[in-house]
Amino acid sequence: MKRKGFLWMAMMLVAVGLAACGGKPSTPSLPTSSVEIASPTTEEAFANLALEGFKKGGCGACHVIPGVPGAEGTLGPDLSQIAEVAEKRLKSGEYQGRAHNVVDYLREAIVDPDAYVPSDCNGAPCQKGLMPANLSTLLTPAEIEAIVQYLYHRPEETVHATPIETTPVSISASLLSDEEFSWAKQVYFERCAGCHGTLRKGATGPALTPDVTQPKGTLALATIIFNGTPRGMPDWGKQGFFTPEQTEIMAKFLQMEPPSPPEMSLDQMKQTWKVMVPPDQRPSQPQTGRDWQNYFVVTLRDAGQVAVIDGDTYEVVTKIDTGYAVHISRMSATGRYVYVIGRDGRLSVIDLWSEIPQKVAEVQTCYDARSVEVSKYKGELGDFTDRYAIVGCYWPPHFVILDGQTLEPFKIVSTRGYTVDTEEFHPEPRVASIVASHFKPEWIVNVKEIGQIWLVNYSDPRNPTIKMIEAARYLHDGGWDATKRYFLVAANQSNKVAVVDALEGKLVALVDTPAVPHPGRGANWVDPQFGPVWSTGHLGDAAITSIGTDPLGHPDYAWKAVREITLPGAGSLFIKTHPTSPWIWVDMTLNSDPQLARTICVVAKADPSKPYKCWEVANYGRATHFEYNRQGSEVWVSVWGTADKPGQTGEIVIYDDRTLQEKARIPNLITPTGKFNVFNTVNDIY
Ligand code: DHE
Repeated sequence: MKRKGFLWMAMMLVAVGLAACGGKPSTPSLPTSSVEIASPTTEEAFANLALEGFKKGGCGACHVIPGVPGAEGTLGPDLSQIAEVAEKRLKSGEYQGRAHNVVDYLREAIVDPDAYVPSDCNGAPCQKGLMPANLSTLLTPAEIEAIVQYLYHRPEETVHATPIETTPVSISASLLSDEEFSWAKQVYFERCAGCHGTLRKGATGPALTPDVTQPKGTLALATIIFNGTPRGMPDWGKQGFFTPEQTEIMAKFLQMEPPSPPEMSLDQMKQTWKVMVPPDQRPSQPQTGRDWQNYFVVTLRDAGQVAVIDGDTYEVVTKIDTGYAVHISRMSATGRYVYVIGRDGRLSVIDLWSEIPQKVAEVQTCYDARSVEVSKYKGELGDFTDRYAIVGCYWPPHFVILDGQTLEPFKIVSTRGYTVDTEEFHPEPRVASIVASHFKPEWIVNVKEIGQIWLVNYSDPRNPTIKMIEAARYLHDGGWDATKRYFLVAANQSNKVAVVDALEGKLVALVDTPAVPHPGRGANWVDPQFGPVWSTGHLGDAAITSIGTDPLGHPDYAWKAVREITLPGAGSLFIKTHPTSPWIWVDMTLNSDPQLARTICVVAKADPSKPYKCWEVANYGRATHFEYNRQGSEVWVSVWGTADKPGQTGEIVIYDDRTLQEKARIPNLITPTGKFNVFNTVNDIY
């Protein structure tokens, strides 16, 4: 495609626009420039007008735009070769909009972005509604035409525009009222800090410090917050959590310096500590006739509760108040106690041996937490079963060791330190997953932002020894291989899985994977070609990756990504199987397409080249997280609904694992997410 000079074309366009006003439009259905266009007189001025328009529209937040400082976004298509791409699309018949030539195509993309939504945005489907719909009113006609021309010309042909000033302008707190600021602060903490960090330095989601957010601007930020992205950012506006006004408040808040939250001392923790039933008043054997080892402890996220559900009868045995937006539950080594951690750092311990399971102690160990684990080791070095618990906190960045029976906290260890790669101080290295070793009295503590895996020896827990293993940023969730000797953890923003040998106490591999691995605890199975593997889904890619885990029997495949299975979409959070199952189950919970978000797939272990079957589990909500019953014959899937929509709050769907037929539904649960079967959690079966 041969194109003429930038200014020449721009002048032509203005003329076309003028002609259009005279009743002879070149593209009748698409608005072109109007008489108001004050055409700049030099190429540099015209290019600067385009750059000004890009900045005003926040275009660089989502696109790579050559010659535009900081325009490195990857949510939308790369615009470096957009004219060539548009020409191909127009010729191929793929294009479904109203434009007849490249210039009109580019203009339409700005003034009526949903007229045609391309199928490929950097490897993921482009998303309707993500490109702001109000650019035609926000930008002047002259700016729009300047942008169109800028994109139409190859970057090297564009003029030498003066770079736009990118020094962050100071966004003062006066942009928000006190009430708006407190709302945004609280909501950021509750909904956003998990992925982006309390100090907004980024982790599962990108950094949101003012140097990053201010150049993007309020419009681009608000659009992303409202619509979400195909790579896992929730569509808070579309889901009804934020109104457009609240979205704008949040977008402004993100351009301000993040407020620093308070620390928490042992004394403050102890003030929250309550023992409802002291250990000597608890039963010495199970008081229930039910198979308590087949209980499912189910997170009712927005109710701040867990439900204990009988895995044999599907009856909700009880619901217990716990912390806010409960994250996970883990069982003690004997399975008798369940430890439930809320996002607010509140830890509850439930005794399953009571006739009706009940909370026997609670304590708050931080303001923001995601993980809890117990001491599991029993062997030559002692019997630590049901002795200690450990809570991993997001804020303050520390972990806390507690008495396993009473929850009395007694040791705090800060995780602040230096990053694995650049050895820079990080003020907020949060504790992600924690697992208990089966070989030693040790916890494997994954410190997210500094990319280190800490082996914390709890044989003398007031004076713990810690071995710091270098891995990669940002460590998140993971699980054991089938032998429980190797722990595999996602370093999700490095697109890697780190493998630690818990017996030797060392890193054995950093395995490259597709974008943002998110395994939950992963899935162990035997691949017909590669032998024993551990699999993970991905938030950022429509794929399941399997990593060889058998260095003795299959050394050529060990610690390598040996198989990739393509899924219908990205946004996967959890994957699960059982040693006796013919299937691997996977979700796409955070896909921004509502149908895919409630679709699950199964892959046949006998033919893992592609999914065997995918289906929607409900006509609302998101499908998330799988758990097997004790026998391994059923799979339970959560439908994560909306707490205040009666009939659509959520439910659990139970499938026969052999036939894939639906067996039952447990309806009207408030936003069920994680489900933890006692037997499987104690024995790390996944
Ligand atoms: Fe989770 C596990 C952190 C969002 C449900 N989640 C974990 C673990 C971590 C973590 C570190 C591993 C704990 C362990 O094994 O010790 N989760 C985070 C986040 O930081 C993140 C991305 C954002 C946030 O704000 O919390 C996040 N998680 C979610 C959700 O949105 C989910 C789906 C519902 C919810 O609770 O809000 C969710 N996360 C879960 C579940 C597990 C989990 C069910 C346990 C999986 C398992 O099978 O063990």
